[in-house]
Amino acid sequence: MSLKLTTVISDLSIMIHQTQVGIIGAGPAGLTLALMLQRQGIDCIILENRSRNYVESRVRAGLLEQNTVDLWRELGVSERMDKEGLEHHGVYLSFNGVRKRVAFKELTGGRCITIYGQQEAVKDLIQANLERHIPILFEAEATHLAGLETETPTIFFKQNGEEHRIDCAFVAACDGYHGIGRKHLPKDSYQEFRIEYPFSWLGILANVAPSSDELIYAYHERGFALHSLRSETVSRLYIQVDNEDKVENWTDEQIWDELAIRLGTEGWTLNRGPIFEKSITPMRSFMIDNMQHGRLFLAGDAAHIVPPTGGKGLNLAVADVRFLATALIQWFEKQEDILLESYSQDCLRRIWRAQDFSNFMTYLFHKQAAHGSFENLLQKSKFDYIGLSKAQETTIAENYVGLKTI
Ligand code: RFL
Ligand code: PHB
Repeated sequence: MSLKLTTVISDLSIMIHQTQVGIIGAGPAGLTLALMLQRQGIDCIILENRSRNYVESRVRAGLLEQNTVDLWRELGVSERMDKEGLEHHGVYLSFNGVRKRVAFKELTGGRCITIYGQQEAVKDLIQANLERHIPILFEAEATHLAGLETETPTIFFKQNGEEHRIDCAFVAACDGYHGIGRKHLPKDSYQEFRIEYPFSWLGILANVAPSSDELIYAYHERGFALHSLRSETVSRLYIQVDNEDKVENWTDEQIWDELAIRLGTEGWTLNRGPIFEKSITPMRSFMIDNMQHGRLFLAGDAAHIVPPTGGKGLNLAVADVRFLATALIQWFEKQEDILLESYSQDCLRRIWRAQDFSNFMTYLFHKQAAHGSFENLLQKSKFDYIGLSKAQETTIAENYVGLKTI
């Protein structure tokens, strides 16, 4: 069956919409999927329970892999990213003040990362969707799904206190970790894997020029720190804190002092400036090993979470969507479901790789055991090994910029 064109019918008690793919979530996954489908003439409607302003100002990721940048270029949504994004060809890794640089170009055949704020990318994606006449319904909350094992699944949603439903051919749940999509998978159709780490990140944005031309990931005996950036005038920095900690417990001066100690190395100083955003993020690894059921397909944070130490979450979401769009296009164009059937398995290879790398980076740079303990000295030995072995340095570089195919 192939429902075409977005139509709205009212039967008094419920508004009925029809489309080909109903997408839940206007994050990077949902917005990118819609653009890929629309390019092939496939109709979709995006539901987003937050306001446009909320999703466009939600501060999150900053590190884009080459594959993500390439796809957004291919979709014609990269004009601002190409102007304002910052290409990085290396990264600094530090252990108690000993800093080394891992150069990507030589180790990855010329691949690099781009620093561009997620909220900027989301703004660009929303604008492109609207310009291409893809309906995004904001403040529209998907409440439940029905008929997933039939050819006409339905998404029920609420907007402005009114009940609506979308009749479609496929449901794409791109609705993040707290969404409803995952809850509609039969419990016995997947295994769930989870690590809740005993630490969190306190992240800040500050109006100050970055103190480094490239990112710095640092282990310190007082805990992890990360120096990142958003532009030539805005720095993004993080420190490891306890899970129970609160932003109110930290004055701006204490945060800067801590960052200066943890990131410090001889001859380097940290620029300080006014902090305009502070928040605490818990660290978790989570995934399920099946991302589909009948006509329902999950993508992005809806199916997996990685701790942000590898900068992988958004990039994985975009990688899932590339598989999903290709599989849906095959179905609509050729009525073949080979790629739809292998969707979860196709995504899982990269998800496992990203889970492993994010976990590796998290354990390498966070304080977990007393300084000088056996566990801590093993951690130091892993760090020293990066400087001793080209193979280890290459492993880090190729995972960090993201494998081209997997
Ligand atoms: P999102 O972005 O969470 O979008 C899901 C959307 O679905 C909506 N939604 C619903 N809409 C309608 N009805 C419902 N019932 C709904 N339930 C939910 C939500 O409002 C939301 O708008 O998921 P998506 O698209 O899968 O994208 C995932 C990324 O956002 C996430 O993985 C990254 O932000 C993770 N991340 C990083 N990823 C990177 O690749 N590189 C990084 O450098 C990086 N740094 C980070 C990060 C995440 C962080 N935090 C705050 C978690 C740094 C941090 C601090
Ligand atoms: C960021 O710039 O927010 C960022 C960069 C790298 C990470 C995590 C977050 O690993």
